[in-house]
Amino acid sequence: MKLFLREFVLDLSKVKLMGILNLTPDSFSDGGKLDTLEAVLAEARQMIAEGADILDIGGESTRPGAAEVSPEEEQCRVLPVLEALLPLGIPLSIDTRKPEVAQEALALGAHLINDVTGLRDPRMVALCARFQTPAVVMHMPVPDPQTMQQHTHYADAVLEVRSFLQQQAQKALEAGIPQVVLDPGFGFGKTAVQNLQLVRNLDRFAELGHPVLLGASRKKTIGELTGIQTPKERLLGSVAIHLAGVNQGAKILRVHDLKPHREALDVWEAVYSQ
Ligand code: HH2
Repeated sequence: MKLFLREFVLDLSKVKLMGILNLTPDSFSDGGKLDTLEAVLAEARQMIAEGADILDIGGESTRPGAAEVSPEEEQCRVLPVLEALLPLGIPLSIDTRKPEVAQEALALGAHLINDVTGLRDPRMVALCARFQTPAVVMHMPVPDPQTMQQHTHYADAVLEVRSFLQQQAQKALEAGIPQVVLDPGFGFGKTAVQNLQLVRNLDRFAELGHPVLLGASRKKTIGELTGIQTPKERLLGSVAIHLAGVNQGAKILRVHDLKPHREALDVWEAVYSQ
C-alpha cells in the first residue's frame, strides 16, 4: 500500500511515523514550546533525524474544551512555518478543520490535510479535490472539541465510527480526492473503554482498504491506565498502545516522541519479518 503525497511516495509496507508539531500555546502536552520560527525549525530537524516520515503542523488545540482560534490567527501560526519547513524535504501535513487555513496551506504546497472533523465541511472536500491532495479523515462524534466529551454514547462504538469513516471516505473519493487515510479519533468524544475497543478492532477499519492512522500519543486514556498525570511522562504507555494498533493494521502513527517509537517499530518489524 502506497500513499502519494505530491512529490513524495510513502511505502506503507513499513509503518510510518507522523511527528506532531504543535504551534499552539495551549496544546495538552506541549503547548507553548515552539514560539519562534527557529525553535520550530530545530524541532522539525530533530524529529526528522529521529525518524519522522511526515510532520503534522497544527495551529489550534483540539483537546477537550479547548478554545477556538480564528482562521486568521491559525493562518498566522501555520503558514510561515509551512513555508520554512518545505525545503526540509519531508511531506508536511496540516492539522486543520478550517477551509480558510487549508486553502492557503495547499496553495503553498502542503502535502496532506489532516481534518479532525472528518471532512464534514464540503468546502474541505472541494479543496482537497481541487489541489489533488489526500486527506486524513478522522472521527469525532460532533465537529466541536468543546463539547465532544458530552457525546460518548454509542450503541456500538466500533460500528458507528467505522460506518462514519466509510461514508466520509466514499464521499471524498467520489468528489475527486485522490486518497484518504482513516483515523478512529482516539480520545475524540470517546471514553477510555471505547478508545481501547477501537484500537483492539482497528483491523475492522483497515479492511476498508485505506491506510489507517492512530494517534494516541500521551493522551488521557493512557494517563487513566497508568496513573501518570503528566502527559509528557506517558511515553511507555503511548508506545504500547501504538504497537497494539500496529498489530491490528495501523500504518501511520501520529506521535510526539519519535526516537522511542522508531526503536519500538524496528524491533516489532524484526519480529514479524522472519
Ligand atoms: N489528535 C490530536 C490532534 N490532531 N489528528 C489526527 N488525525 N488524529 C489524532 O488522534 C489527533 C489529531 C490531539 O493531540 P495533540 O495535537 O497532541 O494535542 P492538541 O490538540 O491539544 O494540540
